[in-house]
Formats: sequence, C-alpha cells, structure tokens
Amino acid sequence: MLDKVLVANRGEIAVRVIRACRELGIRSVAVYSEADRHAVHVLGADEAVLLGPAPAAESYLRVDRILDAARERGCDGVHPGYGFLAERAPFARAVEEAGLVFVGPSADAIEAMGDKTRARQAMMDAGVPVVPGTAHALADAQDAAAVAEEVGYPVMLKAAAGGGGKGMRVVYESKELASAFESASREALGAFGDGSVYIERFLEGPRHIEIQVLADNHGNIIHLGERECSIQRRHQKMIEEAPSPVVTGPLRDRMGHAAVAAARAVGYRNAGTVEFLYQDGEFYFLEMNTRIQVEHPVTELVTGIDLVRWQLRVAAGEVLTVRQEDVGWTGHAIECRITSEDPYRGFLPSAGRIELLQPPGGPGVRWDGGVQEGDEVSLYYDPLLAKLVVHAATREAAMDRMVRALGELRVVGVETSAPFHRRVLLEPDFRSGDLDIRYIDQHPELLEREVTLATAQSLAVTAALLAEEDRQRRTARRAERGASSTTSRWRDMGWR
Ligand code: MV4
Repeated sequence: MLDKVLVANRGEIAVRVIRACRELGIRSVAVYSEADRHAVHVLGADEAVLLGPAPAAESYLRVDRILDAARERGCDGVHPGYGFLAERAPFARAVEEAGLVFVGPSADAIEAMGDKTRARQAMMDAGVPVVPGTAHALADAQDAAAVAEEVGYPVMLKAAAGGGGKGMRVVYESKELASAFESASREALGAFGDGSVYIERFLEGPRHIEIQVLADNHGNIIHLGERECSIQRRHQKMIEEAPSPVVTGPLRDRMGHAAVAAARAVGYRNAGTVEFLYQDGEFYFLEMNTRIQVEHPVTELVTGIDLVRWQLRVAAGEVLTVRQEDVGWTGHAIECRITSEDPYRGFLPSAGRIELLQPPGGPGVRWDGGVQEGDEVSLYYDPLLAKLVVHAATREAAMDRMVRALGELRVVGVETSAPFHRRVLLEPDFRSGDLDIRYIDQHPELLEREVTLATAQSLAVTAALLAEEDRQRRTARRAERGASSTTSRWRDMGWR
C-alpha cells in the first residue's frame, strides 16, 4: 500500500481523497494557495504545503512546486483529483519520472483519449460504436463538404484536440459548411493550439449517459454501470443520477461491455469514465474522461463500491478483487452540485464570506463538502461548494429525499444553486424521467425566481407591519388635530 500521498487539488475532491487516505492508513499531504490557508482540505490533511498566490497558474498548476513538495515530504504517490492537472499527460509522466505513483492512468492512455480523432479510430478498431463520421482531421473546407454529403446533414464539426464544447459547430445545410469549418478551426487553434477539425453526424436530442470503469495494473477491468448526466448547462453538469431512467439490464450490459473494450483498447488502468450519447435505443462513444469525476458518488451509493479507495489500492499495485459478476446495483442515487452561483442572475458566480452553513443530514443523505462556515468564497476557482447526494430505494423516493434535503440546507453569505435544483426536482418532465441534453434550455421557467409560501409570508408580515405603523401615525395625528385625517394612509410614507 502507499505510505504518503500528495493531493494535488483543493475543495471537496481534495477532502474526499484525504478521507479515503485516512481510512486506508495512508498519510496525506495537502497543497494550497494563499487564498486557501484555512481551507477544509488543508485542515483535514496530515500535512500541508503552500504553493503560491491565489491564481491557479501560480499555485495549483505549478508542477515544479508540487513535485518539490512531494519529494520534500517523502510522498510515494500523487492524487490529481479532477480539473487542474488531472488530465495533463506531461504531469502524469513527470510524477512517474520523479519515482512517484500517479493515482490515475498512464500518460500514454491520457494522450490516446485526449486526441479525439485518435480515440475515435481506436474505438472503431475495438468495435465500440461511434457516431457516424470521420476519424481523421479534415484537410480543408472542400474535404469537409465531401465528407458531410456522405455522413448526411445535420453534421457537427468538432476540434480534434477539444472536448467540453470548444471549437464545435452544428451545420444544417451545405451552404453553411465552409464558413463553419473556418470558424471552428480558428476557435480550435486559439483554444488548443491545434486547428484540426473532424466531422460527425449531429444527434438532435440525445442523452448523456456515461459508464464508470475500474481497472488494475494486471489486466482486470470492470464496469460499475451508468450515470445519467443529461441535466447540464453550458457543458457544466448540474444533476446526475444512477441508474439512468432509460437503461435496462441488457442495455447496461451492452454499454458496460463497450466501455470495458474502450478502456482495454488504450491500456487503461485506475478509475475512468466512458461517455456515450444515447438516442432512440442506440448508444455512441463520445469521449473518455481519464480521471475520477465529480459525480462518482452516485455510482458509489448504488454499487456500494468505494471508487477513491480502489483508485489508491490499484495504484499501489493491488489486484482488483471485485469481479464483474460481483457488481450489483441497489436503489437510486441523485447528486446536486451545490455551487456559489445565482440561478436568478444567469448563474452569475457569487463571492463572499459564508456566514452560516447548515448541511442537510438524516437517512440516505451524503454531503461531500469543501467549505465550512467562515470561509471566504473567492472567484479564483470553480464555484462548486459541495455535492449533495441522496440514496433511496426508488427514483421517486430519491427525488423526494433530495427535495427534503435541499429544504434543510441553509447557506447565508453567498447565493447558491440550491433553489434551482429544488425546482428541477419538482418539475413534471424531470419527475417522469423525460429529459435529454436540451432539458434546461427547454424549461426556461426554472430560471425564474419562485414565489414560495415563505416569501409570500414574509411579504405579508412586512405589509402588516407597515400598515400598523401607518395606523398608529394616523391615530396620533387625529389626536393632535382633534379631527379625522382625509389624506391617504400610504402617501405620507411614500407608499402607494
Ligand atoms: C455531440 C452532440 C450531438 N451530436 N456530437 C458536447 C461536448 C462534447 N464533449 C460533445 N458534445 C456534443 N457532441 C454529436 N455528434 C451534442 C453534444 C452536446 C452535449 C453532449 C453531452 C452533454 C451535453 C451536451 C450539450 C450540448 C451539446
């Protein structure tokens, strides 16, 4: 087993990894920026090392300082979490070259999946279904036009070096193709330093369903079933659940089998996720995320398998003793990403001091948090404050439990996404499982401030207080004049 692991991250995922280390008897070393001196992950680790100023480029992305810290503190492993350095092959390589264990896949596997055309080719060779299209970068707009005719409109242009939506264009007609090709290529060059673009048939209203895989260094690979991740906004997931309302046992077997084949094709080890688009009963490989993901807890709750614990165990060379036939799924889990964003101002990030924080509790509720009362929420990092995850026997019970838990949550000092989550959890299409990646765009009413009984009551109390104040004034004035007033009771106060 590993002896001491440096956790190259912050917030809730750093806390999650430190907890797993503690349970396994692994000592943990946190790293932090000047903005995070008193952060939960720093207080929770066995040791902590200051990296530098608040901006990530001067702290959490400083590979040199992170490796120095790992060496100085005598670490034998580095866990990257997600984001920051997690999917940078040169970082994984540098960790291994420093003689440390990277708690994740090989740098080669990260690279193989990071190049989207290379990944598509590898998937086609491995028999994993992909969206019809090309596996090579398009030479020019003319080449693009020829391929689009073959694939059939509408098509989508995508950056080969991309992912996450940058350099993507949907094209409905051939006359729009040339200019879309030029702009996608330009955007890809600006964002990734590589203007290569490829083409796929555009699916109009798919679901985003992904499969969790787990692999050791001895050739054992299993899948832990799917997560439904269609509720997202601008490529940021907001709610995830397991199982998906549309995935049956036989479909889970087929998708799981494809995900294991995808992992095997690139020599994958550790935890990873294979993303698929699902439409009309068919599924298509989209990309592979070569890291532990934000939404991993819903899989942990329905399978009872601790993914971060297994990440550390297989990274240490242990054999994955869970076989595919040992994996089962019980009940239903839902996760809401509680962010410091104001849903009523277009999810504008909200900064400030958390004056009060009361996380929900009780049966079937898990709070994976990265902040505590008194913390200053800055705009330097990702706005994720915590993940609220529930587990119950059925989807219906899990939704009811989530509404109950969201109702218990109290946060004062920053705005949060929680009121938005509550509305989704009560919305009829979500309740019935009728959702795809367009869900939020197709439900604009979810972004309007809700007048709840509580707001109505506080308005009523305010009105009653104002009316009482006005009545007392009029009474006093009547007594002065010895006659009844004829002026409006509201005008003196500036109210109408
Ligand atoms: C697609 C697609 C429809 N058809 N590919 C978005 C991010 C990038 N990783 C791939 N994405 C998509 N690729 C084809 N052929 C629709 C999307 C897409 C999407 C996918 C998953 C979750 C949310 C999304 C939101 C908009 C577009």
